[in-house]
Amino acid sequence: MDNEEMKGKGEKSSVNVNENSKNEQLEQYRADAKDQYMTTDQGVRVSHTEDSLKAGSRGPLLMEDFHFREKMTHFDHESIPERIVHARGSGAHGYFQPYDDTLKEFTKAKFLTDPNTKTPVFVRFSTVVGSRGSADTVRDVRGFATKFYTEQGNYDLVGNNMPPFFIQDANKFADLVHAIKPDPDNEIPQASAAHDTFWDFASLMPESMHMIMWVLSDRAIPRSFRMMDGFGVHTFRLINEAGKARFVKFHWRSKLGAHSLVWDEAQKLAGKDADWLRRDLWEAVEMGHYPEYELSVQIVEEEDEFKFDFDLLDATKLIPEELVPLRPIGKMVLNRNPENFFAETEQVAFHPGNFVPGIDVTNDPLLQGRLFSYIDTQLNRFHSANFGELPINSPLARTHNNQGAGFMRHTINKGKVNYWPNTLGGGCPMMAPENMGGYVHYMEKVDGRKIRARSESFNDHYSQATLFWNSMTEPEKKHIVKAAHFELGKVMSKEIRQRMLGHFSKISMELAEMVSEGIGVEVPKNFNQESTGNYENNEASKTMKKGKSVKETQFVSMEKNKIETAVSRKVAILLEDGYDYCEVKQVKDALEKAGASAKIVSKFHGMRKSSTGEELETDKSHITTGSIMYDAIYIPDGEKSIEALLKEGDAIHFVNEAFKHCKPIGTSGGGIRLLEKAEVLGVEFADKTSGNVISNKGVVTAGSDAEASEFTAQFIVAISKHRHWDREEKMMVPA
Ligand code: HDE
Repeated sequence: MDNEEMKGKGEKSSVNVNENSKNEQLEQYRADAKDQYMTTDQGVRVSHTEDSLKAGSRGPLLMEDFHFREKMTHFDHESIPERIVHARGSGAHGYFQPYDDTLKEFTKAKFLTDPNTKTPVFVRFSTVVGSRGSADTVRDVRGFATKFYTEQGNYDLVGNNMPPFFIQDANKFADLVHAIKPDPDNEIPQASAAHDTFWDFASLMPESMHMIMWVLSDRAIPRSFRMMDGFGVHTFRLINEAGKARFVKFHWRSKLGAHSLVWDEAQKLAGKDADWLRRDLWEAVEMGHYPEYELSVQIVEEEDEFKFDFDLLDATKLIPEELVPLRPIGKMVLNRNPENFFAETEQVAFHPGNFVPGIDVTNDPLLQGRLFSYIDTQLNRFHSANFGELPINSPLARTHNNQGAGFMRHTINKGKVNYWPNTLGGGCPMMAPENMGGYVHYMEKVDGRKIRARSESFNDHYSQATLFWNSMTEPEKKHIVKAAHFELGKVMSKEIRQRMLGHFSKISMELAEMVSEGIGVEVPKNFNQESTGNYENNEASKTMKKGKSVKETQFVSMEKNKIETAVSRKVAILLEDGYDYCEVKQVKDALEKAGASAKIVSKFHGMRKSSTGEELETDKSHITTGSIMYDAIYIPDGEKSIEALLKEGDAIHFVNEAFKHCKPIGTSGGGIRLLEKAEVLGVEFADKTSGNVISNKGVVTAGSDAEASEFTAQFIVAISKHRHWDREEKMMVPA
């Protein structure tokens, strides 16, 4: 499928033949009617929309004003219930393409195995807790939901940016969400876990500890949706042509690497630009910096099901990559923004049970529960079973069935026959045998007693939390502790705080003690908080106790897996009149060549004159931006410009804040004076008048006689590393 064809997706359904011909007719009418005129929904041209029809210009409104009635009625109904979770989201269109056909051995899903097919996709990223208008940068899990419009029908991979989940059984989901959402009496706090009810619940739910570690980590404050990994979370099944099944976990890896904000920055952004992540995604796609993600799988043979020390069906666990390495299978590129937020991003309806032949479920009790919830919630959102007909939800594969009628039915099913079997309709629509692409559910043997219980093999709640903690770098550990200080610091009940410390002590005494320091309670001795789940001992659990495990993994730390690139990084150039034009030009060109964007920030908007008379236009004034909106800053030399910056509180704050947020900073000559004034401490600078360039802890300084090319080369390296945590020791935020 080429780009042109894909553009059709999201406009009008390309599924229904009737609809297509109707669309063509419509296009024709519009062309004939010179579609620039405003019309009513009935197609009647409107002559005046500023005033409603009245009995005299000072008289009452008249009911016969059909334009007013229709306009107002439509407006009154322009919203649908927001998603009960994941209400705030941002979407983009694109495609997925496998690298080769090697996955054929494991699955008959064509879109995963045919390297010549680009399958159109729509991805929606989201926060979980906040409502539709809440801030993007809050500490939260991010949803990463992908709809693949495959030739065999729609497949939805509805995942998150963290591999485990909070709970093991779907029956706890309503409790989890009630606990984390704002309190029911006063609807406070918005989009935040930092309140008593969430930590009360978590502290009574030992199974949530692994996920709690991820949520306290920097993964919960991503720098960008483009710099975020995704995980299918559950173990699914792949089925090949021969009907053989294997267990599978899905992973998305961002090609830009996973990067985070710092907490102080995230909080400030929530005020200064609540749309930060949405804007970032939108702008990147508009500028042609198409986000790319690699899809990988971890495959486990059925006979190896019990070979690990955790249960593959337990969604609070990941499979360490040391035990089952990732197998990269293809690439997703997001290359087109939605044209209408409501019609596409808001109305898209994902369902983790939308499978195509070659992919199937497992008995993960969380996944099984999701299979019910999504369709149920869509019915609440759309008030109709016909939401699948909306352009964003309709498959590219042709639909053909006897489902008709209901609210907002679009497709006009023709004829008298809407039942099966039939002879009057020629037996249509016919059943598709498996070899014609008919979906056949995997014939797993199931037998058991009806019991409200979980397998004992789900009853280890700390090992992987410890694994996560042990696998972090020192800066990442410190961030987790700071996050816990914030989250638990907001908890009023000391009892809850202490219970959490008890759990932390079971994860790591080091962690518990560090958290204890900031929240005013002691680590409890001999802590034991049993899970409230009903765990039943069985054969599987006995085998798994002796299964494979690891004590540390290389693959969960963002720092250890950092991808270094300057592509799409945002650099602020701080200057005022009198800057060195030649230097700015060289640095700006080099940054842009490396794929970064460079924007000029000055006190006021307007043209800024260099020391040699050239002019550059300011992109942002200090009042409309801040260092938190950039990944790096550069201050060019130029005596008058530096003198002005030294007198500007905003400029000094800009540098100081970027320094404390561990961002790369570059300057030359007199610019070093600004660093000194902004208290850029504990860093080695180049001599202001020398020919040297020094890069130390992400601060790159050049003497006035240094080669611009050497400066830019080192500055770009510093930008590629993203954050320089080695400064944090002394300079820890807040700025
Ligand atoms: Fe969801 N989840 N979820 N979830 N979920 C929804 O569906 C639910 C879970 C995820 O951008 C809802 O259409 C239950 C895990 C994403 O539109 C709802 C359980 C994972 C999105 C729902 C879970 C997710 C949702 C709300 C436990 C990661 C946003 C609106 C059994 C694998 C999709 C909607 C979008 C949305 C239920 C757990 C991811 C209520 C009952 C685990 C990314 O149906």
